[in-house]
Amino acid sequence: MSYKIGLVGKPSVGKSSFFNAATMNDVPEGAYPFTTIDPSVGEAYVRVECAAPEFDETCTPSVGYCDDGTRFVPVQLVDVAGLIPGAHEGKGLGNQFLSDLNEADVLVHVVDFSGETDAEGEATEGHDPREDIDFLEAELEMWYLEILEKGIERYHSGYHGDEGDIEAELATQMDAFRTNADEIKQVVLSQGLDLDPDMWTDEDKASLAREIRKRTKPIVVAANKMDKPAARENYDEITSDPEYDHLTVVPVSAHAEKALKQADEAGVVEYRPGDADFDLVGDVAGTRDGPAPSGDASRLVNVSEEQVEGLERIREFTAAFEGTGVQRALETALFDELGVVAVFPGSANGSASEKGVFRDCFLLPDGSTTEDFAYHIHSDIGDGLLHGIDCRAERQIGGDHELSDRDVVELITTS
Ligand SMILES: Nc1nc2c(ncn2[C@@H]2O[C@H](COP(=O)(O)OP(=O)(O)OP(=O)(O)O)[C@@H](O)[C@H]2O)c(=O)[nH]1
Ligand SMILES: [Mg+2]
Repeated sequence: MSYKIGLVGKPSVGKSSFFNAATMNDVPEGAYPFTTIDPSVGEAYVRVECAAPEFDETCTPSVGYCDDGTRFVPVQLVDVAGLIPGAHEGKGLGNQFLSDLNEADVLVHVVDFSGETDAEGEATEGHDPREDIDFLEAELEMWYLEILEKGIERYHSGYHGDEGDIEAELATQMDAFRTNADEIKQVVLSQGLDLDPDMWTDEDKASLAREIRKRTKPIVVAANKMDKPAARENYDEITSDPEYDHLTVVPVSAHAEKALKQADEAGVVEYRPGDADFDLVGDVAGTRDGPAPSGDASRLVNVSEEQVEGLERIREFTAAFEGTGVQRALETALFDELGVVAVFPGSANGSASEKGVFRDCFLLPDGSTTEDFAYHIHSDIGDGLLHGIDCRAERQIGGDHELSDRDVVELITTS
């Protein structure tokens, strides 16, 4: 039941490269459109500052891992086929693509900020990434609009005997988007509309579709290929364009992330994903030649001058943009756009011996309460919940208390 983040965008923008960099998978990447046809799902991680050190505890994560005080909590990442204009009418891999997307809680829109691929993913120069940003939003909205219109049709057909509430009908039709009648009603009213589809103009319907899309499929833009100079120019221009103020744009180099992870695995550098810097630990050619110093059992990996140069270029990038952006894009999507909170089950009396302390770090939806947390762990715990204890403040919290990010909570139950 982990969160699912979907990578979307036109062909050749680097979705698979981002996916491989984040998950260390090896799905095909290619400088030609539709390299990917079938979606891949892999395990990526979001970082959460571990709470164990604050309680003088050590942690043994049940899932993911902890690296020097930073928890890497698993999420699912989905790499799908490229989307081209007209997908909602079935163009390209249109409909299949859209249903793959339905599974995702939030989207990372990978955009080629270098402008070196056209709308269909073919090589070009000087393509404006703004077109890509606009087209994805438009395409998703048209898809939503079609479904909304089907809901209105059903409502009119009186299929369910007497005409029910329009919000209930639309919620049924849009069930796959994980929305509900309450939310639909809120959206309708927030647009200043009546709960009567006969009063809605085409424009009203479009704005409803847009609003429901925003709520059910929030998007973060990953400005990819930022290692290219043309991408940086576009990035500066677009992030200072007031028309795009509504977007969160994270500068990314999927290539840099992958190179650093590979170098880390090879023992050339020490790199913790998401960090703005890394250490060169391999043996730079010539400098430490000969047998390893006595007492040092580990043999250093040889690193060529060329590799060092490449790594130093990456270092310039990660210093300028505070990392490669891959981790940041995922975390912005989950924590900022979806408002997910990370919660640690704790023990108020701090008994280090108690098994299970700081094993888990749960990701819960925005607005979750102590009771939601209890039910998330197990229905029996939810049913038997008396109250919670905020382990940091050492005070009791009620079942309806709204939890904050990185709360450490002990659940007190009847059993
Ligand atoms: N310079 C640079 N090139 C990149 C980066 N990420 C991806 N690329 C290149 O962009 C091209 C397309 O990459 P893919 O990952 O296959 O793109 P995709 O979006 O999955 O493409 P489809 O599966 O066809 O939709 C490849 O030649 C990659 O090497 C990056 O961060 N920097
Ligand atoms: Mg691909």
